[in-house]
Amino acid sequence: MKNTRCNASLIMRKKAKKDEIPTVWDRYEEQTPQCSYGLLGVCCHICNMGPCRIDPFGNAPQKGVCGATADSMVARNFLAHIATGAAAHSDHSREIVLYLRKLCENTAENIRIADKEKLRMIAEETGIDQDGKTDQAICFELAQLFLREFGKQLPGKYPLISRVPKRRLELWQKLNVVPRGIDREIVDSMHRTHIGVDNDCISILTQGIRTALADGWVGSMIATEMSDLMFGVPKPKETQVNLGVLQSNMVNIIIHGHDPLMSESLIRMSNETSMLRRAQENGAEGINVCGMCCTGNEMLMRHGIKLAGNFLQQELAIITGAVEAMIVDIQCIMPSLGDIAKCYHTKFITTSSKANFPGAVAMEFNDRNADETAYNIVQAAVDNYRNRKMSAVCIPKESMNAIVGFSGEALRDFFGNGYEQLIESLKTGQIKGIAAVVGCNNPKTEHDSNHIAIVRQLLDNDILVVTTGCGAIACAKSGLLTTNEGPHSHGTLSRLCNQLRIPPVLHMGSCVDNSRILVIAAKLANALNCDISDLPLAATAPEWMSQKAISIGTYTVGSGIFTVLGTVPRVLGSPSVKSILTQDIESILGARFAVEPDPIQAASLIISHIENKRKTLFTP
Ligand code: SF4
Ligand code: MSK
Repeated sequence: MKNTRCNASLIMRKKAKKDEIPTVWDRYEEQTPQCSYGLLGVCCHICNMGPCRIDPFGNAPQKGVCGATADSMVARNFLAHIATGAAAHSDHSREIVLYLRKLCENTAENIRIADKEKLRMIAEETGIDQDGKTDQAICFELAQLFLREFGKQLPGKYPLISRVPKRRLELWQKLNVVPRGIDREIVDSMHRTHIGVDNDCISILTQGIRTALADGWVGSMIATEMSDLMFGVPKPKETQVNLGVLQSNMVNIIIHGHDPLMSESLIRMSNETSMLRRAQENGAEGINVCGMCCTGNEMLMRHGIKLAGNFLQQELAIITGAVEAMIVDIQCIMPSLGDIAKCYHTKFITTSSKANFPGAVAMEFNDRNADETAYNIVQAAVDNYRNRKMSAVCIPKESMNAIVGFSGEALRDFFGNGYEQLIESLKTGQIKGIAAVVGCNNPKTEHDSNHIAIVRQLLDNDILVVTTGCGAIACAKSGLLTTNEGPHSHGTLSRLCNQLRIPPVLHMGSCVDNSRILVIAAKLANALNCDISDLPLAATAPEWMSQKAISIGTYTVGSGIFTVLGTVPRVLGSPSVKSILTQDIESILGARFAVEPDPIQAASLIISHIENKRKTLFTP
């Protein structure tokens, strides 16, 4: 039964059993043993002569009907994952920029520029002439500039390219992986994965790197910057995380997915006096808006809105019987929510025209109807409180305090404008290095366990941890995002964190906000006059599952950061692709992937990598 280290989740798994509701863990078990051709990446179904498969033991068949080898199939499948992940991030980004443009055209309702300083700073960085122009006019030009990035056809400078350290950029130019337009790279990748186009695994993987770089340094980075500009740059704040944030006497609304646009309106509408009055008339004491997954991370970082859980907890939240509405936007939403919601009184409401689910009520959110839709959604949730069966309610008590909101800008308040104190601490060894522990949950591993085991090992070795996505939520639930002296208080890292009053694990946001980590890495490299690959940095996604995670991992390696994957990517069916990604690529990009399911071993890989980088960088 266990499969989770999170007690709240275990309690709800038991309730699910009692209520006879299958969850992700049950379905995973039904799927096992999973297809070994699929696990190795040696199946291909892209054309209708297939599906084809390659025998991993060297027996026939060794080629698909068209003649494709295991190398082609594995590389092509990997590239398709990168392209899908990059498309998800970048389409999210596009929606935000389009929304911003509408804001400037004054057609969007009730949105404002939350951070004018950031607007001016990005305008300067991107070369927009600000003289005599209103914020709105500058914002419009910025939106136009960023929108052009999606459809740009030829390689060249993109607006935020000056953030890339000189040596890294020169390397990308030499390797011809400087991204062109975001859409162009994704379409190029999809074209190459059509039958009979690119069948050379090196060429396919090179395009994968270029596409992933377009995600990290362009699409995701624009999404982060524009969300900050519209809704505010995150600053440290205290909040609570885990299923125990749901309230037995309040209307509980969960906002789940990745898009901050809708959640901002929903928060505002749930605070309307008329809505609070309506909730009381329905017998509730108030309205409790909570987040889930990365929409949750966005609201947590900017507003301190409580967060009910990470990817594997979305079904469990409904199973508490205490959720009046599960509102979803895009990405990482389990299609099972429709069936589960029917077993309770929960309204399952989808708000994106591109994310439709059986059993969901569609209430589309767009720039023309933002507040009206948000109002209707909150009202539907409030009125649904009357339908709650109190006898079916079981809310676990677990919720943990967490300090969140460490944007790059917030870090300047602690480490100095140029991160001087961070650099000094790295040089003296007070902090040995920095590791990004990010990414999803996956029922293939015990829920949250690998995240926590790796983080604890890294802290014990005085490695500062930055975290995003569902990994950040795992850390929050385990009390790692607090300033309390804990088991790691003996180390030099801990002493520094106590002195600065920051947690040793810094929550930096949602999946797209991994771009914040790139920016920090670039700033450190520039300050130390080296490439990112020379820094004592590493990344790991201990429980990853999504295509976005493949794209993130690839742009992280492409940026020069050693990256350890905790669940096995589907590349092992091609010894060539495996060796390119885990060995050969290091001599080209200065970084490589490693695959290590054991979290203690994974932490060891990171620790020795960081030690080696320290020796080279800091030994006179
Ligand atoms: Fe089979 Fe080739 Fe078609 Fe893939 S592209 S399904 S390997 S025939
Ligand atoms: S939500 S991509 S499960 S981190 Fe960003 Fe979590 Fe992974 Fe989705």
